[in-house]
Order: sequence, then C-alpha cells, then structure tokens
Amino acid sequence: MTKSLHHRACHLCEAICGLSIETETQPDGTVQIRSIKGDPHDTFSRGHICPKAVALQDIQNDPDRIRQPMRRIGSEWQAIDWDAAFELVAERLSAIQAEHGQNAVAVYQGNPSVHNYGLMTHSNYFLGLLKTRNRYSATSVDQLPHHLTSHLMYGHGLLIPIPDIDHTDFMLILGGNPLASNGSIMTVPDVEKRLKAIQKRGGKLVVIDPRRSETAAIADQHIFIRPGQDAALLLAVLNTLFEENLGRSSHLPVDGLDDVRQAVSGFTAEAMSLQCGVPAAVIRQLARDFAAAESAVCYGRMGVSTQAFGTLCQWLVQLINLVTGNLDRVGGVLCTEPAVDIVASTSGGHFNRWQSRVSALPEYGGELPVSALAEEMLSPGEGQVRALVTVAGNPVLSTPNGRQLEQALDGLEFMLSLDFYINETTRYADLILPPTGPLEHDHYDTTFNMFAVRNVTRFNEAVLDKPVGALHDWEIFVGLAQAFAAKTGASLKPSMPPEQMIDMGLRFGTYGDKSPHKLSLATLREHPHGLDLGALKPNLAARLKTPNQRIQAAAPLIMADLARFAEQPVAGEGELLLIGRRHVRSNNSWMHNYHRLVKGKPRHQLLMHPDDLQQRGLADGQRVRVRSRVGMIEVEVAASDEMMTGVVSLPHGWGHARPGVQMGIATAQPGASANDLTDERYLDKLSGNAALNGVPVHVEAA
Ligand SMILES: Nc1nc2c(c(=O)[nH]1)N[C@H]1C(S)=C(S)[C@@H](COP(=O)(O)OP(=O)(O)OC[C@H]3O[C@@H](n4cnc5c(=O)[nH]c(N)nc54)[C@H](O)[C@@H]3O)O[C@H]1N2
Ligand SMILES: Nc1nc2c(c(=O)[nH]1)N[C@H]1C(S)=C(S)[C@@H](COP(=O)(O)OP(=O)(O)OC[C@H]3O[C@@H](n4cnc5c(=O)[nH]c(N)nc54)[C@H](O)[C@@H]3O)O[C@H]1N2
Ligand code: SF4
Ligand SMILES: [Mo]
Repeated sequence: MTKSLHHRACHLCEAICGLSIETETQPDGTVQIRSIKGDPHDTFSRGHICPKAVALQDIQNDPDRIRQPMRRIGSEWQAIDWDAAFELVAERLSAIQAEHGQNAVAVYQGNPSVHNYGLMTHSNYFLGLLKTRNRYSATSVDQLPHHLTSHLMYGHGLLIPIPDIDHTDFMLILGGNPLASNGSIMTVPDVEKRLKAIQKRGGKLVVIDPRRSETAAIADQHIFIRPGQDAALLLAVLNTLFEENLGRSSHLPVDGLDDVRQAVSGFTAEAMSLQCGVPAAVIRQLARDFAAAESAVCYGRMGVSTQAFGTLCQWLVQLINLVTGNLDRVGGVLCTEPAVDIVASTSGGHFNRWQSRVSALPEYGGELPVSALAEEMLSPGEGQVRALVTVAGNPVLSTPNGRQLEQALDGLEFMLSLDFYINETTRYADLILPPTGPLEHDHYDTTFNMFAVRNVTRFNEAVLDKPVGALHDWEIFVGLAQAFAAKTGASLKPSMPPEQMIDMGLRFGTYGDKSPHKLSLATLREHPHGLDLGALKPNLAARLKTPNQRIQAAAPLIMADLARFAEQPVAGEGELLLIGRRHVRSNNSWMHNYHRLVKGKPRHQLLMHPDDLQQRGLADGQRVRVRSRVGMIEVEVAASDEMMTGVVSLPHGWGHARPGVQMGIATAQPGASANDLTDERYLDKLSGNAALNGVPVHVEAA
C-alpha cells in the first residue's frame, strides 16, 4: 500500500481553504481517501477548515451518487451510454426549438457552477448554441443587487469592493453571518479569527440582524432590525452623515453626490426609526461611530440582497463607504487585482436590454430573474418554455414558490440535468448526465480569487484519477455541443481544456502586457499551497469602467427606486416575517445525506421567539403549520430568544421528502422547504432579485 499527500483548495464554499488530503493505494490498485485536514502551509487559510471539507470524501464515496448517464422512462431510471445521451439531447432540443423557437428552451445554472472552473469555462460552449433568452441562475436568488449596483456605479458588475477585514478598525455587517457561511462576496478563510483580531486591535464589530446570529453573538454591538427594512436604516445612517457633516473627502472621481445628498434629505433617523424598528438615537450613534473610526467597512450580504429593496441596500452600503472616505482605502473596502482578471478582460455588461415574456422582469448580463421561470413554462402563448437544461442546481428547493416550479417541470416536453444526484429538481429530468466528482478533476478558482480579502491564486491537480468511462462537466458540454452542432449545422470553434484557458488568462488576462503578476500555470503548479500576491490596495480610480471613468453616485435607476421605497405597504395583522439562515454543517440544498454532517440534533426547525409562541398557544418542539400567500408547510418549531419578536427563521434547502428523490438518509430527516413559502411575486422590483427575507407568514398548531 502506498500513501500520498495532495494539496488542494476546498471548493465547497467561498472561503477556498487549503486542504491536505492523504490517499492510499490498495494492493488491487484502488485509491482511498485516508484523511482530509487543513493545510498549515496555505498562507491564506493558515490551516483553517470546517466540517464540510471532511465530507468531501462522502461526495466521492456516496452510494447515492450517479456515476453514469441515466434516462427516465416513466418513474424508472435506465442507464444509457454517453453518445446515445448526447444524441438524444441534440435531437429533442433541436426539434423543440425548430417547432417553438429558440426561447422555448430554458437554462438554469446553480451555485456549484461558480465553484467548478470547467463549468465556468465551458458551459457556454454548449449553452451558447441554444441562443435562448430564457437563461436563469442562482444569481437572482442571491447577489444580483451587488452586480447591478457595481454595474451602475463603477461600470462593471464584477467590480465589487471587498472589506479589508485584516486592517479595518470598524466592521459593520448587515444581513451576513460569516461564522456560519464562512463569508460571502468576501472570500475570507478563518473569518472568526479575523473578526476577533479587529476587536483585539481595539476596533469594533457591529452586526445588524433580526436574529442574534453566531456572528452577532461575538459582536461588540448587535442591533435587531425589522426584516426587509435595512434600506430605511441605511438611508438614515447616510442622512445623519450628511446632516451632521461627518463625511470625509475622497480621492476618487465622483459624479452626483450632491444629488444623493438632496434625495436622502427627508430620510432622517427619526423618520426611519419606526420603519426599521431601531431607535433614532441608536441610528445616529451608529453613524457617528462609523465616521469616527480611523477606518471602517460597511458590508451587506445575503440578508440585505434578497429583500424587497436589495439594490437600494447595496447602493447605500457603497455610499456610506464612499462618503466616509472608506471606499478604496486601506482598512475600508478595496477592489482585488486577481491573477485572472475578468473585470479587466471583459466589458461592463448590460441591464434591461430585454424583459421576461410574462411579467416583463429585466435581464441582467443575459439572464432573467429566476422568479419568472415557472410562469414562463406555465403561461401558454408564443415563446412559452417547453424544455429546460439545469446545471448543478436545485431550483425546486432554492427558488421562490418551489411547488409551482415542480408543477411547471412536470409539464415540460424535455428536461436535461447535469448533476450527480437525483434531487428534488433533477427527478423531473428525462436525462441526467453526471460529471466526475470534485476530487477527480483539477481545480482553479476563477470566481472567488476575485472577491478575496487578499490577492491570492492557486492551481491544483486532481487528487484521484478520472474513472474509466467518466466525463468531466466541461467534457460533457463539449459532447453536447458537438452533437447539437452536428444536428443543427451550427458552426463550432475547436475547444481547449480549461487549464489551457487559465494558463492564457494568467499570462495575458490581467492587464495585457502590463500584468502586475506575471504568472503562468507552470508557476502555479510549483506552488500547490497557493501563492499570496499581497494585500489589497487602492486601485479603483484606474479600474473604473463607467463611460466617463467617474463613479456614478446618483445612478438614475436607483435614485428612482427611492419613490417605491417611500410607498411600501405596512404589515398585516398577526403576521410574522420569515427570514432564512445557514448552518456550518449544511450546504444549500445538498450534502444532507452525509451522516458525518447531519448527525447530532436536527437543524431545520423554525426558530421563533418564546413570546410569539406563547401568544399563539404554541410550545417549543411542537409541529406547526406555516402559511404564506403561495403555500403551506409543516415543521417543528423551536423556541429561541435569538429571534426578534415578530420574526421567524427557517433555513432553505430542506424538504427532501419528495417522491423518487434518491438521497439516502436525507429522506429520514427531510425538514421542510422554506421556498414552499417564499413568493415568486415578492421581489426587489428594480433588479428582479427574489425577496426571500421578510416574507409574511402565519404560524399555527399543525
Ligand atoms: N429561502 C432561501 N432560498 C435560497 C437561499 C436563502 O438564503 N433562502 N439562498 C440562495 C442562494 S445564496 C443560493 S446560491 C441558491 C443555491 O441554489 P442552487 O444553486 O439551485 O442549489 P444547490 O443546493 O447549490 O445545488 C447543488 C446541486 O449541484 C450539484 N452539484 C454539486 N457540485 C456539482 C458539480 O461539480 N457539477 C455538477 N454538474 N453538479 C454539481 C449537487 O449535486 C446539487 O444537486 O439557493 C438560494 N435559495
Ligand atoms: N455552511 C454554509 N456555508 C455557506 C452556504 C451554506 O449553505 N452553508 N451557502 C453559501 C452561499 S451560496 C452563500 S450566498 C453564502 C451566504 O452567506 P451570508 O451572506 O453570510 O448568508 P447567511 O449565512 O444566510 O446570513 C444571512 C443573515 O442575514 C440575516 N437576515 C435575514 N433577513 C435579514 C434582513 O432583512 N436584514 C438583515 N439585516 N439581516 C437579515 C439572517 O438572520 C442571517 O443571519 O453562504 C455560503 N456559505
Ligand atoms: S470553510 Fe469549509 S467548506 Fe468553506 S472552503 Fe473552508 S473548508 Fe471548505
Ligand atoms: Mo449563494
């Protein structure tokens, strides 16, 4: 038996921790994973690891995982070979498009797409051939407001300033719980230590959240806020900064700041206090503390993006940093200079060039909001969606009104999924094409190096050999593209492996000949623990991609949304507001079938304040019925004084008790899906992003 040690970045979440994986080759030639540990030689993650990384071996060994193409005939799954599968897809999709037009085929790309570089480099090799406007992804149940804000203010949707967590003196977090999520749009391994370091150097951590989250629990100050009302709080903070003259001048070229000052003049702390549930004196003091800090970061994530004024929130976050002189400043927020720089090498993108057919929701970057997907399938007429391709996703559990989407999937003429599980969504597919597992392919992080709190880069070889007869995701796309092009006569450029594309990106992608990093794949191969390219530094003025190379503080589209904000409806009688949460041992809608992760007490309950329970005559632990406009679920309730009164919290990604789902022990502890309650009509109307937080619900005994 021979042992070997491999180094590798974990791809499961945005923290990209370095791992050391020990494998052992058995006398019969099979290779087994012996251990997965944090890599102490990774200077970025410094040996940090969370329980999910150890579960990488479960992804590898899980008997529920599909390892060959499967075709569904009725409720039976039959193995089919790759060529026949590609031929079937080409035949069905080309026929549907020939009869009903190109938009009759829709595409949904899920979260793991951005964690798997072969999917980033190659999905459009096939999906681009479909030439459909019905493109959807998890972006519109997540970070769309960040992209839209950066697109409008800085001229590129990916030019997103990142918290300089290691140098700041004051960190204000709204709607993020990095102690559970390990950080998002802030790639930051070992975040707890870095947050505590702020406190150790005399700085302050303040968390705004309707729940006393794990992060709020270690903060210097936690402020409860009514879900969905962060825009009110942020407007009041910005207003106070202007009113009390607390701002600091900025070196950046900015247009429109006076217009902003005027537009927010009515939104005083006193006026906004009732709306957000935070006393005016607390808001004013928060603004003063923020402005007084030597350096400060305002950071808003998931909880403030997926709400009815998500874009307004992200815009206000940018403005608070800008007005206090913390935008593009050490200890404030800074833009990365990644080794493969997509911002430098692409144009800024587009917004609202076209709209969805039924509800006229705006396109961003070629994608429509996923809240529109089901209605595009269910509403008859020209342009109705008749077929779907899903890639690495589970929209039945992850997008609003999942039950309606199920009904829509059931009526499709053809559905293809690229996934290694029969999950709540892929069970409707006619064909599932399973890629290799993550350890069976090489890895470069095209996405999260771009959002990291230091400039870092690494490339890792596959840990395990590719099994005979298996294909990587990117190879599946090449196979699909070739079959589809042969069928339709479309022309196809030659393809090259992802690693070759990254090599080109490393050599030329950053600033062309001016690349500050001067790297190649060969250099990266010599550094399997990763390469540190230094701390973030001010660079925004040079990186702006707006037409006049100036920051657009008063982007007209966002300014106009202030009127919608001022006209919000008030909550109904007896209503509770539903919000989400994450747990460090759970990963979106999957990995719930690994004993290693789900063991211990259940984590899918509805959390509710004891006073709210008592008011409804309910007891801790009992089963309750939760109703919203779109649906009803039953779930156990847990009393928790972490919750703000009037607010209940349920994690998404559960609800595995659906017929035909093959996910082992997840079926024994299925939980209920939060997205059977979230409402596809409840949106950040400006961007089309789903408002998953602040959904009105009623709770009663089951
Ligand atoms: N109510 C509510 N809903 C939410 C959220 C919330 O906070 N509250 N969060 C939202 C967010 S932020 C996100 S990102 C979405 C996530 O939603 P989705 O992206 O739709 O779902 P995931 O659970 O990430 O889907 C993972 C699927 O990808 C497959 N997969 C994993 N790795 C690979 C791979 O390498 N290749 C292929 N082909 N397949 C792979 C897995 O087997 C699994 O079936 O959920 C959103 N939904
Ligand atoms: N362990 C684990 N890690 C993950 C994931 C996972 O599923 N599990 N998913 C990954 C993905 S896809 C993403 S996008 C990131 C997300 O990472 P984060 O942005 O950190 O998201 P959450 O952990 O959901 O934290 C959101 C917080 O917002 C709060 N919140 C809800 N509504 C409101 C509101 O109206 N206002 C305010 N101020 N707060 C509100 C919630 O109580 C919660 O504490 O995590 C990633 N990391
Ligand atoms: S925090 Fe956990 S899941 Fe995320 S990259 Fe690190 S080890 Fe992987
Ligand atoms: Mo996400």
